[in-house]
Parts: sequence; C-alpha cells; structure tokens
Amino acid sequence: IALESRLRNALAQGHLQLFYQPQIDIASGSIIGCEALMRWFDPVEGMISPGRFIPVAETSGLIGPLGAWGLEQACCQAQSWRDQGLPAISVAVNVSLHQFLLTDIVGCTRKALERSGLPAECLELEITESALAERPDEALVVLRNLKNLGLRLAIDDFGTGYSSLAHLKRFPIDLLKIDQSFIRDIPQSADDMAISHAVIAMGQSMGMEVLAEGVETAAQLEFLRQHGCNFYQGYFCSKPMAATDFEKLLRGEA
Ligand code: G
Ligand code: G
Ligand code: MN
Ligand code: NA
Repeated sequence: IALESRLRNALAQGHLQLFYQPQIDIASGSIIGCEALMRWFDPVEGMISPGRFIPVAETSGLIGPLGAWGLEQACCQAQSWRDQGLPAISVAVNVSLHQFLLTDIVGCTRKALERSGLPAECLELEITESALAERPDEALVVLRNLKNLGLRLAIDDFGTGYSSLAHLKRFPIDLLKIDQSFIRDIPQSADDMAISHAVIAMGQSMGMEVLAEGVETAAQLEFLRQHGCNFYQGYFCSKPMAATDFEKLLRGEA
C-alpha cells in the first residue's frame, strides 16, 4: 500500500518516535538544548527516515496531525525532564514548509505548550530558510505571532535557501543554524571556512546566536570556537538518540 496510508496508520498506532540530538555551548562544553528528530519504526521495514516520509506528509495533508503530534510530544518530553530536575535545556522542533504556511502552526504550538506545561522560552521552532523565502510577507506575520507566544525562532539549513538579507533583517529570529554542507569540508575548504566565518559574524552583528550543524571533528569545532560560534550539533558529540538514552546523557550516566 501507498506510503501515505501506511504513515497514517503509523501515527495512529504509535510507530513514530522522537529522537533527540544534543546542542552544545561551544565556550562551556555543556548541553544547552536538543533538536527533536522524528523516526518511524515500521514493524516490517524497520526504520524509515524523515527524509522519506516528511515529503509525503507535506503533500498529503498529513503534516498537520503529524506536526501537531511531534510538537506536543517534544514539549511533554522536555517538561518531563524539567520535572525530574535534570539540567535545564531547550527543545527545538522542525517545522516544514506546508506546516508553516498552510496549517495553524500558531494554534498548534500554543496547544502543545498549554498541554505540556512547558514554559515557552524552553521551546525553539526551526524553520528552513526556503520556507521563509517562499512567501516572506506572510511568513513575517506567522513569525511575529509565534514570537508573541514567547518561544525562540531558528532558521534551519541557513545558507542553502536564497533568502534575501533584506527579508532576514525584518524577521524576529533568535538563532541561525549554519547548514552542515558548509561545515563538512572544514578545514580543507577555504571557501567553506570563509562562508562559515561570514555567517557567524553576520548573524551575531544582527543580534542572533549562531549554531553550526554537522560537526564531526575536533578541527571543525576548534575552527568554530576561534570564530566565536555559539553552539554546535553533530556526531562529534552525539548522533540523535532515543529519549531514554538522551535522559542518561542529561543525568551524566552516558
Ligand atoms: O534526522 P534526519 O535525521 O534524517 O532528519 C532529516 C530531516 O527531516 C531533517 O532535516 C528535518 O528537516 C526533517 N525532520 C525531522 N524531524 C522532523 C519533524 O518532527 N518535523 C518536520 N517537519 N521535519 C522533520
Ligand atoms: O535538516 P535538519 O538540519 O533539521 O536535519 C539534520 C540532519 O542532519 C538529521 O538528519 C541528522 O540526523 C543529521 N545529522 C546530525 N548531525 C550530523 C553530523 O554530524 N553529520 C551528518 N552527516 N549528519 C548529521
Ligand atoms: Mn533542523
Ligand atoms: Na539543518
């Protein structure tokens, strides 16, 4: 059967799960947050990646219920860690193009915060640069309404999406996430080092914090430290992991 109806079943039967990847403060080395990344565990096929099912959800309208589930799940998990007295961290949730422009993302986020009890400042929403470039005026209205809830906003995959700097400066963005394609070939690629350096300087001069994605080596981390990048994510620290494993990391047991 088609992936779409299988995905519908998976959501109904609880075959979806959130994994969490730590976000590290480069200056202190401590975990300051995590990104929630959806996983589908099919009883027959095994793990199906979001790269395969998110596009299907986007075109089928399933992204509404799927996104709502993910938001509430992430908020409830983060609040549960707070209730257990674990180190205070934020949780970042991805919002895709259709989810951002065509669903009630503001109402959905408000509901997730209310139901979980998570303080809004502990939630970050990641929106891709291309979603903002698509319809910048509508995007600005949605971003302002989200921002009014008290949460943090991040631009995901920054550098890959052709958003204009004229629009960027109007958006109420807290964090720029440098796409992993610019980090991968550091320190071999002089171009990528120049781009990453420029994005860090630009973001910070516009009052934003900057996070580098896809950090895999000590040399990459050292480059980012030298250029004042605030945070990183990547296999150098950890792959995305199940909630129980992430909890061990927070407890200092992993
Ligand atoms: O986790 P990787 O682990 O394979 O994730 C691939 C892509 O899938 C991410 O870049 C992200 O954009 C998207 N993705 C993962 N989880 C979610 C989610 O909960 N919601 C949305 N909209 N996209 C997600
Ligand atoms: O598009 P988005 O940035 O939301 O998704 C991040 C994707 O990058 C996820 O699929 C995640 O599993 C993956 N990822 C996270 N850290 C690393 C890394 O260090 N190296 C690589 N190659 N991929 C990573
Ligand atoms: Mn992301
Ligand atoms: Na990204």
